[in-house]
Amino acid sequence: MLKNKKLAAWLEDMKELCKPDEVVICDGSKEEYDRMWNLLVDAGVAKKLNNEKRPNSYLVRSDPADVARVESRTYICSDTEEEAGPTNNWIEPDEMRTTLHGLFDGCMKGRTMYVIPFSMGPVGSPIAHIGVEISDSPYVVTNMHIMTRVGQAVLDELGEDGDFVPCVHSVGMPLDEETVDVPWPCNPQNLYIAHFPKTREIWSFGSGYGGNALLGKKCFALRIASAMAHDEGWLAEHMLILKLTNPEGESKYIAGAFPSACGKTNLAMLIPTIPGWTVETVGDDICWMKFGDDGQLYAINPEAGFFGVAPGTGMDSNANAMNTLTGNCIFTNVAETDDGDVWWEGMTDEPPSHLIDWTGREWNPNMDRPAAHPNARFTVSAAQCPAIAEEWEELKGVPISAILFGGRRASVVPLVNEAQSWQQGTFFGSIIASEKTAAAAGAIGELRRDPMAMLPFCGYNMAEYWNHWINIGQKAGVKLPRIYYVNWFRKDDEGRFMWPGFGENSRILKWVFERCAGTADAIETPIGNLPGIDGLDFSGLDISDDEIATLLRVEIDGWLSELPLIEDYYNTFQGKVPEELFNELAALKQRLEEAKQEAA
Ligand code: O2Y
Ligand code: MN
Repeated sequence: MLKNKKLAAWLEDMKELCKPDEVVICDGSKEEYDRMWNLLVDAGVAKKLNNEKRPNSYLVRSDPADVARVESRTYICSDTEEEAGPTNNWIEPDEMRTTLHGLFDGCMKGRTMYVIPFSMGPVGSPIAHIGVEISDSPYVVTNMHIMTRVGQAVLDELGEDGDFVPCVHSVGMPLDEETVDVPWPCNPQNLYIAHFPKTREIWSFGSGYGGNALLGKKCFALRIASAMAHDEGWLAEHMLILKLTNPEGESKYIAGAFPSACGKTNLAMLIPTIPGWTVETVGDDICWMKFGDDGQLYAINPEAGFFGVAPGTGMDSNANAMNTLTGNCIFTNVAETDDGDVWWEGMTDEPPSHLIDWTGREWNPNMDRPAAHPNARFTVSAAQCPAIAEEWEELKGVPISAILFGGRRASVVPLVNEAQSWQQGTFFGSIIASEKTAAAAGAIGELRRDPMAMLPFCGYNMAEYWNHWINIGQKAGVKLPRIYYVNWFRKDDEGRFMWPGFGENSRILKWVFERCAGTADAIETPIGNLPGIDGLDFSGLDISDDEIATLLRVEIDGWLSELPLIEDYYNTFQGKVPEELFNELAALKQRLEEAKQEAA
């Protein structure tokens, strides 16, 4: 039945190691999906929601000790620690293999091993890649059905000799006569999410949750894929992809990297406030880009669904997401309403008067704990999104015109700043940061750097990853996207956000579009190309000229105080940061000092 030789041999090894009671090759069918839910409902971990309110949808409550990705237990097992770099946890590969072998030996006793062949990206796309996850969690099977393309078409695409990324997952709780199963088995004391970039393998033990267990997502599509992309000359990025169309009906595709919790899903599904413009969604989290024959970068969303954070999602913040969630959804760790539906903080202004919270306890609004876990999630097919672009599954991908980099900066970084070259754009990406603490007026708060929003997701040395970006820009005959550094999170002296964000971000997207089309002006400044005071479309927005001037100000002193922090940061990479980035830093310093002298 399994004609792929590598797959057949690997499965024999895995059966011998994990010792499951049964092995099921997943076919991705509706019948299989329903069968998994019957198992999960019978185990007491899932509940079918009221079919009138939320058809074909389920609520799952995880173990309270297994609620999020665990970066401290995530490892990059390259041959040397230097190859993993200072931003990753590293364990020597043989040592990790010995540990994993001990943990996985017999780990599926009393359980079923599900074999999930999946494609990241539309099956048959030249940008897509295939993985096979083995897992002892039916919850993982259901989520993989939605988040990836699962089944026979993937095995057919693999053929006899096709390659795939082996992904080994166990919740880490074998069953024997003495062990009573629990609704959400897990083993947080022995958690390992291990990546072997050289052999392109993923091993995950002890968690059944999200990014720890759905191995196609962060583990494959970012950590392993970034290593593949490095070796093969493409880009695997933590980016949304959106399609922006102007009133004349012309479209451009924009990718954007923002650290987790900066509103990437909201931006991907934005409803513009400026008349005549539309945004459609191609992807909300991950973007793979390869060069086409014409030298342009073409992108696919390797995922087939959204695994979005529920709290904070409402009709005001993201109507398209809410309208995606009308049925066929999985909700994990949200609260349950009295009429068998779901609720989370931010879904409505007023909470219901009574709920069952994410832990299964009675809840009312007088309690000082949230009803939904802050990292509660929805899993839903991207095809259900009312804003999905018709070409979202285009095999050749969509041509990317612009890349946005953004963080949460209360100060210094203007609303939008266009890089004057790919190299300067790479520099912008490398310095993305969010302020951890509030800044005193005119000063910088404590910064958490998250270069290219890839800090937890780069599968090799971050400095070498920057080098890869520089190399991409130096390839002959390429037509590269323009790069923009954006900041929706600037605050005034009273600590209030100065920019309304959400749908109003369309005003920035419009300028980006028109810069790419060659129809908008910019002012060359020491930090990059900025819109002039009249350069952005602020029509109909209640904003003063002073506020606009602050949002678009080149803060010479602020930038000058930030430069030594960037240098210190680069120096944590043990001499591996490409000289092009130090050159960008030095050139920026010189331009700022000259500008300061001129102003004096
Ligand atoms: O906690 C998790 O396992 C989910 S993390 C996540 C999920 C969807 C999209 N992005 C992220 C992220 O952390 O960037
Ligand atoms: Mn993400």
